[in-house]
Amino acid sequence: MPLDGLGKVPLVMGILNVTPDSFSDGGRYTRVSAALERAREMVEEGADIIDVGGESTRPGAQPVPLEEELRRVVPVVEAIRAELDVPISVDTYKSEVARAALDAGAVMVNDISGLRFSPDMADVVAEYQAHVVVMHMKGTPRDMQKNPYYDDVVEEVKGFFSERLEFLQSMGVDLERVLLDPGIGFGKRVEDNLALIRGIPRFLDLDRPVLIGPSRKSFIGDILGLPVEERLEGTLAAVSVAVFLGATVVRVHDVLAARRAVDMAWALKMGSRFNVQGSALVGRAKG
Ligand code: HH2
Repeated sequence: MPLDGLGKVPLVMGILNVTPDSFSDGGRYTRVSAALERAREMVEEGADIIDVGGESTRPGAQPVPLEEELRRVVPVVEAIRAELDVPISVDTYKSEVARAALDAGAVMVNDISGLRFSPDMADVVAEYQAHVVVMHMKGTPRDMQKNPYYDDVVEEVKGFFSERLEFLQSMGVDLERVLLDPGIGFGKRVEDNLALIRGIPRFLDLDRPVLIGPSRKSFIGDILGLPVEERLEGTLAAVSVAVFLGATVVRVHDVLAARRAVDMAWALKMGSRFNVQGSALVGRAKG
């Protein structure tokens, strides 16, 4: 399943957390049938990629044992692959889970550790010629929000990306398949998250597509004074600005709304109602 348009038009990655404890959708899609139904819905709403995750990485979250993560993720990837014509990403830092998901039909590995936590993750990505998201995180989910500090967060994250790109190249990963994600909320203060979104043009110097995942996160809650179930508009503002500044993948829970917002932001950025491949963006989303 190719990822058409990667880096050329804005793609919407729909979040499918098959966990009991994710910070906003935990417990809703733990049954395969419920997860598949949610994937169907997101495809209908205009998702270009479905990101399946079996471990919550919210601040303070405890790691999930390998066997449990496999049990959660693999049947869902298989079920989506069997029914839907959509590229599947697996949100994991465990190489065994990545391998099993790729065997089951996923085409992308979304690794919040930037391929640091599993020594052989880069080998797996290279072997399967998978797309891979390299995300920046300070520390681990358990300790990342304990007094994070940066002198210049954009420079630090950019330096991390450069080092990772060199490492991946040395491991035989095709850099054309790598996406960069500054990791909104992963060891970041509110002002760091704002700086990272504003800094998207600087990450584009590295010549790789940029993915941004602000969906319903606490920096939106802090700024607007709103609980997790009331962060849609803040999320839409963040993804719209991110796309206007050059991000080409947004990872969201609310696919329909984000689809409309980013397609509009893209039209404003390009000054045209047509995408670079010449097909109309307007009207692609349902409704
Ligand atoms: N955020 C979360 C999880 N995975 N992957 C990427 N590439 N970028 C992100 O910003 C990102 C991510 C956390 O959000 P969510 O999946 O909604 O929650 P939880 O970790 O509690 O399952």
